[in-house]
Amino acid sequence: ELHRIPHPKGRLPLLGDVRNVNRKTPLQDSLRIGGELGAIFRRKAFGKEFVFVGGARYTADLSDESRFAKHVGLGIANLRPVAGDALFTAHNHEPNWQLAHDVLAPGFSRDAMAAYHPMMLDVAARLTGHWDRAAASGERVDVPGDMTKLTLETISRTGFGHDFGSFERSRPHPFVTAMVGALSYAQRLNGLPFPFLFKSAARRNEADIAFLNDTVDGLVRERRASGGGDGDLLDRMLETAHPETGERLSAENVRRQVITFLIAGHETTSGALSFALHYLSLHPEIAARARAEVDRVWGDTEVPGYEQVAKLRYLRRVLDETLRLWPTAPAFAREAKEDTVLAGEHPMRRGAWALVLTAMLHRDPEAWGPDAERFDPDRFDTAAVRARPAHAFKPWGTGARACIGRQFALHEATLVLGLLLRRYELTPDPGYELRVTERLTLMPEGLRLGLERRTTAR
Ligand code: MNH
Repeated sequence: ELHRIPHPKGRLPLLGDVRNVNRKTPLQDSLRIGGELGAIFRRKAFGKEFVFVGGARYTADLSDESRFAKHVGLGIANLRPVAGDALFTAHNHEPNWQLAHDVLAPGFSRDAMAAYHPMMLDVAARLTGHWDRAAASGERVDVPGDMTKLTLETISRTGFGHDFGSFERSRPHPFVTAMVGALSYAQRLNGLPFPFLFKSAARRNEADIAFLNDTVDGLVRERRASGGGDGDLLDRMLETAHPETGERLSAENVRRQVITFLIAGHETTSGALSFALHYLSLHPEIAARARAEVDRVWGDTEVPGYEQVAKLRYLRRVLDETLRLWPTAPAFAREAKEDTVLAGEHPMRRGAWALVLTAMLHRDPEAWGPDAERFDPDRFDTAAVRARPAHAFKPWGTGARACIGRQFALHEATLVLGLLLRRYELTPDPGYELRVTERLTLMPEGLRLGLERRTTAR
C-alpha cells in the first residue's frame, strides 16, 4: 500500500534515505524533501519507514476524529521517560488522559486566564526592566534567551506559584539546560541506528531527567508545606477530584504533569515570540501598523487590562502569520482508528500513522498561494480566512488532543508583543540570517535585536 507514496531517490540498503540529511535539522530536511516529492511522501531510516503529510487535503482528512486520533510516536514517544502518561505524552487509551484533561481544563477558562493576567504583567515588567538597561547602553538583546526567561517565569508563577529567578541570572536556569538536553536527546534518538550504543548520551539524559524530577519534587514539597496556593494549576493537580468520578491524580502523575506544563508551557511560546520579533524587526511597516494599533487601543492606560489584550486584532494576525511560517511545535502524528483509506487514495490499516508537517502544510501553495514564503499578516483577516480551505492552519494540532494552552499562549504573547512595541523601536542586526535550531521545537538561533526607547512610550 505504501508503494504509491513517493520517496527520495537513491535509497541505500539497510540505511535508507539518509543521504543529504543533517541529524540536527530533521524538520527542515523533511521540508526540503517534501518540496521535491509533494504533499504526501515517505522516508526510511534504519529499517523504519515513516509517512509524512504536508498538504491541506490530506490534513483535513487526518483531522476527521471519527477515523483518526493522536499517535504518540517519534519524538513524542521518546519523551515518555520524562513525561510518562501526563497530558502531552499519554496514549489515547490511558485513563490518566481524560482524568487530567477534565481536572485541568478549568485552569484555562476565561476566569482563570483573567487571574493570570496581573502575574503576566509582573513578569513582563522584569523583561522591560532588563531591556531598558540594554536600550540605554546601546547593547543588542539576546531575543530567544530573554523570551525563554520570560515564558518560563510566566508559566511557573501563574501555574505553580514558583519563581525561578531567571532575570536575576546571567546564564539559563539549570532547569532550562536540563530541559534542552532532554528535548534534544528525544529528537536525536530517531536519527540514530543503534541508540543503545550511545551510552554516555543516555547517561547524560538520565541525569537531565533526574534534575527535572528533583526540581519538580521540590516545588510540590514547597506547596504541600505552605498548605495550598490560590487555586492555580498545581492546586488543581494536588487537590481537585474529577467532577464525576471523584478520582484524583496520583503523586507520580502530578510529577509528570508539572514537568509537562513547565516545558510545554514555555518552550513553544518563547519560540513564537522570538520569531515574531524577528519578523517585526525585518518589516518596519508591519511593526508600525501593529504599534499604531497598540497606541490606539491601549491609549494612555498605564497597564493594559485583561480585556484590552484580545482587542489587538492586527497584532494577533502577526502572531498567526508567525506561527504559520514557523509553527514552533512543527508536527503532530495521527493514527487510523480502524482500517480506512486516506483521502480516498491511500489504504491505511488500523494503527498505521502519518506525521503532519505543519510547517509544510502552512506553505502548501494550493491553500496559501504561490507567495506562501512571504510574511503577510493580512492572510489572517476575516475574508482571507474564510476563502481558505479548512484545516490549512494547524499550529495547535487538532481534535481532542489539540493544545490545551492555546489561549494562555496567545494571551501571553499578544500582551508581551504589545508592551514591547509600545516601548521600543526594534532594529535588526544587519549581519543576522535566520537560522532555525530544532529540539522537537523550533527557535531562531542567535537572534539579537537593537532597541530604542520610544520617547512617547509608557
Ligand atoms: Mn501546547 C499540545 C502547540 C503552548 C500545553 N501544543 C499541543 C499540540 C501542539 C501544541 C501542536 C498537539 C501535539 C500533538 O498533537 O501531538 N502549544 C503549542 C504551541 C504553543 C503552545 C505552538 C505556543 C505558541 N501548550 C502551550 C502552553 C501550554 C501548552 C502555553 C501550557 C500552559 N500543549 C500543552 C499540553 C498539550 C499540548 C498540555 C497536550 C494536550 C493533550 O494532549 O491533551
